[in-house]
Amino acid sequence: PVSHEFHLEAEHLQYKQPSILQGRNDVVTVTPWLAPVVWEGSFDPVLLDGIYRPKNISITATVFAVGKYIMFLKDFLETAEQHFFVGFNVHVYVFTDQPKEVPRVQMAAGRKLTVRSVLDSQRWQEISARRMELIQTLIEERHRNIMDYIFCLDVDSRFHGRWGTESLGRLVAVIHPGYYKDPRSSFPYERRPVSRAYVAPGEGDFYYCGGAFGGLLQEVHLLARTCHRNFKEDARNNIEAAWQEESHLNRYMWVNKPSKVLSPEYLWQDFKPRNPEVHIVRFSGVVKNYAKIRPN
Ligand code: UD2
Repeated sequence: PVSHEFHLEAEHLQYKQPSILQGRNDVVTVTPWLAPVVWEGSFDPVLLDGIYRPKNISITATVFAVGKYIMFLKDFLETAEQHFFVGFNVHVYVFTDQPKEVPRVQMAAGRKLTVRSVLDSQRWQEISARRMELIQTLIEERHRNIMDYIFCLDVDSRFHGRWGTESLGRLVAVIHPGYYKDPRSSFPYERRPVSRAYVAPGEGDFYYCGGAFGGLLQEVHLLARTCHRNFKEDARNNIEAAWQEESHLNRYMWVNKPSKVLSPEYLWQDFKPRNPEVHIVRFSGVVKNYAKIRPN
């Protein structure tokens, strides 16, 4: 049985005294709807791991490596082994059209990998967008333990620093590194009112990235089902949102506020110099040559 009670792993766990006066003062660490925004220095990893360890949680991660994107998988898996929920139960699902090419990566005890076959597609937009449907199906097939979490991640990326229990929440979104200083009117949301991903110029909170999101299985199931349904509805009307499922995700996160927001530390881009407020890059998108790796 899973306990929802707050109790620490060891009664005498040593950690720094919390302060309500001092903390990060160069960034905002809570949204106006009172969801934490996770930045380095805003949490205590020892304390958080101590809270979550007795709960015996498991974390599912999904990653898609279709067509030439298989080349990114090795680095993704190897760096995940070093930084992603180290010491916890982790189950990585790799969706690929080339199961035989999945690299063998040594995994620590409690961690496993499952390969699922998917078809390739002529259009990269379809590969990216179809992920929502496959995530929905995956969650439906699995036993839905209320304390289980899932993160859905882009494969053309690698981990550089801790990504752990501080990121857990009911519904978790990551701030896109490219737009967090911009006014919302210039976010690349879908702007055509006929689309189910539409966000009006005066609306929206942050611009979140499609390359990383997560939360409790049942919450992410609802998100994936809704985004997939809206994507299909758009397709019936001959519309494809500006940034495919990322646009639908942004609409969803505006309507259903995330309970935790991860700062751009959780998805930086390698081509961008690190901004001073970003003390650590935990996960980042690698530089890629779109013309060479996409089907067209
Ligand atoms: C952004 C988002 C991405 C998605 C996309 C819009 C970030 C960092 N990235 O990146 O998540 O929302 O916009 O569609 O927020 N894939 C394959 N094979 C392909 C093409 C794609 O496996 O031929 C998979 C792969 O897991 C990849 C993901 O789809 O990581 C997203 O595709 P992308 O990285 O080409 O999208 P990009 O860079 O435009």
